[in-house]
Amino acid sequence: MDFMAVLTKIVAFLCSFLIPLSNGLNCLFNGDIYPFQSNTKVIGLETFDRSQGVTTDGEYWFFSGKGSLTKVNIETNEIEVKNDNPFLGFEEYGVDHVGGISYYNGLIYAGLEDSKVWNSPLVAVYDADTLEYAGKFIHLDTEKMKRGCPWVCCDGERGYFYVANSRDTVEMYCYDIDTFEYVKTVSFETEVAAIQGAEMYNGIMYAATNDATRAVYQINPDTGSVTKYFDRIMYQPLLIDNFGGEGEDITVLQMEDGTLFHALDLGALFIDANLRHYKPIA
Ligand SMILES: [Ca+2]
Repeated sequence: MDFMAVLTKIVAFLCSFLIPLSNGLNCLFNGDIYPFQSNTKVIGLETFDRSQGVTTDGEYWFFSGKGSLTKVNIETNEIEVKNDNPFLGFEEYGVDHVGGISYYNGLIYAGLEDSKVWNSPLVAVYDADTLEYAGKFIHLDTEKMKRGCPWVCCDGERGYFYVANSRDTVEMYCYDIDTFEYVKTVSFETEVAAIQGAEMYNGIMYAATNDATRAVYQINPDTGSVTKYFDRIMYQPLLIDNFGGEGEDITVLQMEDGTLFHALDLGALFIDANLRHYKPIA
């Protein structure tokens, strides 16, 4: 039995005790939220690989962890492809963190950063078939992106992708989706705290945050108008940052059960990742 197999068994054993506690805590924090219809949950080591981003091409969920990309069949929930070193070829930039991801035209756009150094905010693209680096990236302007690149959102309709800072976010930066040239800055009407990822639907950006209620916001990329769409939890963090889990990225796909928005979060004890499936607000 190899090391990973042993480790997996140990973690599974520990999780068998911790999961009831985690589920209980998660329920406590869920409170009076906008109800999700169902939840695709993983526990233990798989949590690491679903701790940052999510996107879809319609057939697969793509997840990012801090150091991985994973492609999961939506029908079977089987992992079909995994890239355990998305930083290969980027050594000179010291990047060690994958953030939110977004699918466009056969490619996964990923935000990369050199955590806590903040010299190298990158957007790199990966082949959606193989999850290998697809040979195109941009080193974003550190005057704009001051703390890495926490997420990226593709807007195929307008031909742009968007990025923004994770703190004091009052604007986002718009780049050509094919040439990666800077196009413009979109100023928000109000600040949006702690955006973790976003995806487009019908010309509107749906941005998932790690704010006090892990809310999802609608942002109009033409006007910068911001509207809260729904809360994911009702707990207000007071003393401990991220106590009660962490809100992560979002993606959009119309499912047969009527759900449309699929938002990722980490559970209260950080031993489970939840992809919760939401219907649009009627
Ligand atoms: Ca996303």
